[in-house]
Amino acid sequence: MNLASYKSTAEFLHQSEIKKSEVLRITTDYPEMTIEDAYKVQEELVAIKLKQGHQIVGPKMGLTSQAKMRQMNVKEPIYGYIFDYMVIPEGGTIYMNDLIHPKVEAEIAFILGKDIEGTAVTGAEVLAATEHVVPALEIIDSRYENFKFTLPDVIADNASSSRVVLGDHLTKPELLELDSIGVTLSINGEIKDSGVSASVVGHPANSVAMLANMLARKGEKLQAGNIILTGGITEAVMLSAGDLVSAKLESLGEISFKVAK
Ligand code: OOG
Ligand code: MG
Repeated sequence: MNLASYKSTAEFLHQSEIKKSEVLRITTDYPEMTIEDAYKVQEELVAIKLKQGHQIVGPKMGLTSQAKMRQMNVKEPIYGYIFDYMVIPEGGTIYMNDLIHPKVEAEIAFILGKDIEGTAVTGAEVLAATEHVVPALEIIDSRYENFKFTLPDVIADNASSSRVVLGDHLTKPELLELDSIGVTLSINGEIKDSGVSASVVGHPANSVAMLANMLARKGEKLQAGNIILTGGITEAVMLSAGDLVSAKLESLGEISFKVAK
């Protein structure tokens, strides 16, 4: 792939999100697309959103737990970016008409108090730079047909980022054993999946460390104020209009949102 194809592919994925209509996987036309190519497409997609006036809330990690890797048949963590227009207040509503085929997953988000930079960042360094942790429900909405993709496809598509509900109850990370948080994800009062936070690369702080190390390769760092999703602890569950979605994260609290037409 070359710069022109990075740009045209980013525009194609951007239009899919705007038009809310699923598209063929990029690897159908570009079977040779590498992970490096895919991140170049993602960079162009991020540039389109920034040019439109949207602001980055923070980078996010994806495919960090066995539950997610197994479900999506993909074997490596990836990153993408969350923008301000994606954030829904706790208890708020998402609209099926705005989206393609959304799914929800329960996560822990880190709010940084300090920048994190380097190629060998550790989980301990991440915890020292973290101001607060909050529960999060991420709504992912792959732009691809039937929510099916290869690793380069999903990277190009900004890691399926679509919406996120962040809890408003902030907790200091030092008050918790952040690798032993039990999590349940429920829809209309019925538990759909459960898990424990250690399933995110051993400890969710390790996920942020991996992110810092991946970003360092392209000369970027994590910034104070970034809100960082560490990756789904539970499997992602399909949403339908009328759903009331809630997650309970031990010691961190409960969050919810509604799904309307
Ligand atoms: C890719 C996004 C993965 C996570 O938390 O694992 C992700 C996908 O599954 O569509 O956000
Ligand atoms: Mg996620």
